[in-house]
Amino acid sequence: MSSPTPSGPTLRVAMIGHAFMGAAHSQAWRNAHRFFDLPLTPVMQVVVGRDAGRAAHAAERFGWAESATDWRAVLERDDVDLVDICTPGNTHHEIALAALAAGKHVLCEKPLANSVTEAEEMTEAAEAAGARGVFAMCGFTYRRVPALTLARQLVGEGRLGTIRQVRAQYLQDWLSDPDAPLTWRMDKALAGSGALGDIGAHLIDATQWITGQSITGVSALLETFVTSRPVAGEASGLGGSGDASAERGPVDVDDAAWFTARFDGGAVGQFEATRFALGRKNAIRIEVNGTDGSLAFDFEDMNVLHFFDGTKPVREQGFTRVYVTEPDHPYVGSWWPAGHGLGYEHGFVHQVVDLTRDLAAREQPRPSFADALAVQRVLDAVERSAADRSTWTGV
Ligand code: SOE
Repeated sequence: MSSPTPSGPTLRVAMIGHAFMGAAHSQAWRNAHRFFDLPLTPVMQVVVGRDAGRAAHAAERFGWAESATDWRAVLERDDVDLVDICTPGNTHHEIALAALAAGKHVLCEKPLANSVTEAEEMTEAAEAAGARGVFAMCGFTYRRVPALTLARQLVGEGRLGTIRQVRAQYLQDWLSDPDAPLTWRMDKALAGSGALGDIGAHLIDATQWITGQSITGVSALLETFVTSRPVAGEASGLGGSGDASAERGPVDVDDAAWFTARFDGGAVGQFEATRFALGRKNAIRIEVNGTDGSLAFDFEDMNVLHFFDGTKPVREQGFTRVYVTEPDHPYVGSWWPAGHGLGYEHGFVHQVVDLTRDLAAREQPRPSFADALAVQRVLDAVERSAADRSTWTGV
């Protein structure tokens, strides 16, 4: 049974790509207006995929009115207001520029692009389009996990004092099997980089956003633990299991990245992004230490923010385990009664909520392409630093 046609103003969406991110975005387009009061009701017009059969299945399964295989033709439709780009990074630049030129708002998955040059061109086009009331946003959804939104609020209120240190890890383990098959995320031509751009980008955006400070310099190390993988195999989830005896192809991206960073507000940070932390599934761990307090978060316990108030009398000090499930907390009031918690998918719903409200108000949604370009510049600096062995001191 299709949803009743909305009576009020709508935001008619075309989504390009329908894999993991397509599924998460679809869930958000389908549900945001059912839990939040929105000035525009999203309408899921068309999902685009390279294979007609699979795109049609995605439309039926995820709730899109139609499916198509030609994204360029979809951009020309008068019944599409926004293009949601959920494809690998090598396609973001072409699709976003074409969509903005066609007068469509754009939501583009992270990282914005596969190079600084592409990201600069996308940002320039987005800023020109913004002047015409056509807006673009990049999908760093972890900003919209209530606990991290609360973290930014507490830092902004000065509850941590001056920020001294940032400690950020993104630990996954889906590539720990050396025979997990070669997929697009391990092909530099498609993905741009490996763990660095795929999950390290989230850490860069989230820590800059929480602290309100920008990274100005890095010192880095990249590692590829498994340099070739089966070119065929059952890719289930993100990794899957390949055939150890099958033909193998080269892995030309990083499996893990480490870097230290300086921020323009004086803070110093350390970062790690890896797909080989056996036992860690989606462990985004962020700790911020200030002169008056600290915050700590782990996505694997995502409804909790640990807060240490250093201004309390010493005998009362300790990390408070704030259970971020109350109506007073960001976004939570529109969901379940106290204590029932939220999941990974809710960050995507909150992204749709904020994007839709900003578009209705004709305001620039955040993170903008310029915000995403700042992340791209850090990714590029990390790769340049890691390539410069002269900075490595032997023991
Ligand atoms: C794979 O590492 C991935 O799907 C990322 O691409 C997403 O951005 C992240 O939200 C979950 O993990």
